[in-house]
Amino acid sequence: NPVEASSTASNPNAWTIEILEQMGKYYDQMQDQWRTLAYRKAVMTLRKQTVKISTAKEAAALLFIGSRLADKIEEIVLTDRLRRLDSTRDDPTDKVLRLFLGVYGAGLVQASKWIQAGHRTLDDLLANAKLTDSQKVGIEHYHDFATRIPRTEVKAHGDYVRDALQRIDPGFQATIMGSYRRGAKDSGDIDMIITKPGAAVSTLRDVVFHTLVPRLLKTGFLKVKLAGSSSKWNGISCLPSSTTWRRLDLLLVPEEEMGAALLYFTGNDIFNRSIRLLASKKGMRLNQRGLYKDVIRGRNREKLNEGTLVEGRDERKIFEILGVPWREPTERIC
Ligand code: DCP
Ligand code: MG
Ligand code: MN
Repeated sequence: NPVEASSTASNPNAWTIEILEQMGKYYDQMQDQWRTLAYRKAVMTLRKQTVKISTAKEAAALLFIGSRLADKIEEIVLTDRLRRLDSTRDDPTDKVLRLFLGVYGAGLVQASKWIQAGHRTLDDLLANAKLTDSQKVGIEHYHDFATRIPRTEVKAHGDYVRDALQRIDPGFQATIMGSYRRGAKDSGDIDMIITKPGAAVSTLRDVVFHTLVPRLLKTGFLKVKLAGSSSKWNGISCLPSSTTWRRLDLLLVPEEEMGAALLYFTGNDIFNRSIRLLASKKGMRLNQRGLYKDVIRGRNREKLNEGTLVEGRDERKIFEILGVPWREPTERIC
């Protein structure tokens, strides 16, 4: 029974999974995407096992578990712990690095520079470091951004945006995407797609960037913009009833790209990677605008032309053309 096997409590590998998840979380905080992915895949595999995996040899025989991860699994079973994980807890520089990497928009280069300059705490950064406006927000609301958003609150932010938008133009649609669309009980941020059937991108931009956003900044629902482009607005929102600042991502999508955008913005990121890889193996290319065919690729799978658009409008059709059975958003958790 896969449902039973996936619940950690009843899994004979529960403790191993617990430790591997902590190790994965560490690599996630360190922005080591490659190792984070490896640990997530290994945990996913272990969740499916119905017997206890005790030796490196048993572990290495499983999908997505390489020899180094297999050794770690054996170490956990033999000693009940993982030295690599323990060492991360003892190292003070490591702790500060992870703290600084948690600041919105800060990468390894920035975080290392702060450490190099002698900074050790967030207060220290606020008082003594030269910060961008976004970094300041990221630090002042560090705790807010580290807190998961309950599903009901995600919905409330979505409703607020949609109400305001449809008061400007009832033809507009606003849909909550990301982990919320996958059915998650809480989310890291609020992701939304904004569209209007039949409208040009220029109309979407006009309404969202020149009317909606300024209006919501005025009501105090939107706090600041952190980043953006011609089709994106990334910033902060806060419910009137709350003082907790949340990360909000708006994506403007014309009708003819809705299918591809839904697929992309639903994720999860691993699902996206695997379906894109599958497209590329079939001589196609999938991105957040559409599915393209007749893509010519070089030796290292790098694309040599753009290809021609096959489908962008309809999410289900993209699955069909790729020969992938339809998966509900809630089933796109890899
Ligand atoms: N996405 C992606 N690759 C990335 C980042 C994002 O494919 N590197 C896609 C898939 C994600 C979606 O965009 O599901 C939204 O991105 P988020 O970072 O908001 O991730 P989630 O909404 O999935 O999770 P969270 O609850 O942490 O926000
Ligand atoms: Mg999200
Ligand atoms: Mn997001």
